[in-house]
Amino acid sequence: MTTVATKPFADQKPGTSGLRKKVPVFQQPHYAENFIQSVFDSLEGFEGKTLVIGGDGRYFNREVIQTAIAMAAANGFGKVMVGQGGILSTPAASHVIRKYKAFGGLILSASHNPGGPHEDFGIKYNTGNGGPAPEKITDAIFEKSKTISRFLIADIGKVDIDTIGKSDAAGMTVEVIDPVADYAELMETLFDFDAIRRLFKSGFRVRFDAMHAVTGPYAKEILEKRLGAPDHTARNYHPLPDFGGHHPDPNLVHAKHLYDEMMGPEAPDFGAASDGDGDRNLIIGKGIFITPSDSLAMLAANAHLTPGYKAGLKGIARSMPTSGAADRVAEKLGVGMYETPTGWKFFGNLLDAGMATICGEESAGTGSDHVREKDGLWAVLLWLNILAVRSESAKEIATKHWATYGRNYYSRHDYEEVESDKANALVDELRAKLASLPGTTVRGLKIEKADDFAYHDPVDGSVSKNQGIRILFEGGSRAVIRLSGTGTSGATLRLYVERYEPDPARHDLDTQEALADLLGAADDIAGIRAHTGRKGPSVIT
Ligand code: VG1
Ligand code: CO
Repeated sequence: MTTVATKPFADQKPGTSGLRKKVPVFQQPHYAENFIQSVFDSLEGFEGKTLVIGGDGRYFNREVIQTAIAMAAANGFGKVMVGQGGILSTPAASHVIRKYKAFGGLILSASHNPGGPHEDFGIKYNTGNGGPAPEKITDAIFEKSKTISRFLIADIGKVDIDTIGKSDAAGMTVEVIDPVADYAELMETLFDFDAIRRLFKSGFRVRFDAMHAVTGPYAKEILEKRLGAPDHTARNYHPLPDFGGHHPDPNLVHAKHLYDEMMGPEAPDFGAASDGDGDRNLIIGKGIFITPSDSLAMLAANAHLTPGYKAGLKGIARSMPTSGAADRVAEKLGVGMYETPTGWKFFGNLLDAGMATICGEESAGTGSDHVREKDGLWAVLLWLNILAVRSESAKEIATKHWATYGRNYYSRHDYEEVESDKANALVDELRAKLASLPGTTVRGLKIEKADDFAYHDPVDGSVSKNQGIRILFEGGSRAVIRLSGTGTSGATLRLYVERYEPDPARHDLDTQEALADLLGAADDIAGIRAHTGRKGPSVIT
């Protein structure tokens, strides 16, 4: 057991989902150690308890896992549970924490960000409910990181994390577990595997793209082995430290090959993809892209058709920038609807309190109270179960959904790696004029309300301010602007726009065309092009 003297780093403030930095930043001596020690120093009562450790297999994962094990031993944990090879998808880690009643867990991932020696790495702490630490804890971690003067580490040499089984490390038990087994078992309790098996047997074809990230082994085991989908249903299923040089973000830009395939003449019946750490999902039916906001609404409307949700939903929650499509479902079901800030950590209290069953974010995140993270493969299985029960295509389900509820045209425009000063200036200027906007008209659209979203947590009463600027237009259209909290260089400006269309005759418009006036109005109001010097967004989803 060694106590090592250290000096604080000033930049260890966790963002939307943990601490994310470039690998070389994490490779500075003591950088990862300082953060991990700051996490432990923010917690109380873990003596002798269990810590779950796993990651998405990205570059630097194995090194930090060794460090985390040695530090857990020195800090007094009784046991660590580590995914074999250091692998645990984020939802699987959440489940393992819950199932084995661990004190908490460290998830090593920068999620949808690219990986490799010069790309991104991240560390996130999850609490005993399986969910990302709430702001109270992430704020405490940051405070500790600013004054840290020592960290504790045990001299245990290199721990074997590749062989399943238990070993001892300086009095602490290290248990290496199968990363897939517990998760796959959980999925079997939620969904009708027989029905999905029959669907595959009938010739229904799925393409699942794991993007060389963590879901590969999960998809192989669940879709192909347990559900009998043909070999090659899962593609790019080998997790690679650099994700094959790609950006493991399942959207229409980085998974364009999947989109093209699903729109082409040889399209299989259903396409899906997940991200670096397995918590996101992209859903593309044959000939139709389902926006994540719509997917949330459609899953919520149909979840009762599956065993895990047959008792109905207690409520639905969505992040503020996510479209209001799910609100209409909640209204029809007569259940609560909650609007939270961006980031899964804000759903934890609602799920724990039994106020919400299904949650979602426009950024391709959907999940339920089965774990406390969003869950990519879960969303795919829920879709498959619904498709099996309804015997309809994803396109038919979407079309009927819109006919019943109306369609929320929705798009997000990202301006990536903008200089931070310019992005901050834009936001400051916009904030300063919010009060003057209501009542004015831009491009024929009358502004009804404009504010900076603040969330009042109905469970613990905590307040989170400045969570995104909303401009609400007459008739229910809106534009939202916020800065990303997951990037590692410069600032990413996100513009989210939404327009509700009740008329079924106008449900097959091109999304960007349907939103053109709103996009123009948002630019007029916020001066996005002028501030950033960009002609247009880098990513449109
Ligand atoms: C983004 C998304 C947010 C998501 C977060 C983490 O955050 O907008 O909805 O919860 O990423 O997802 P931001 O602050 O960059 O907008 V993941 O899959 O990267 O854990
Ligand atoms: Co992710």
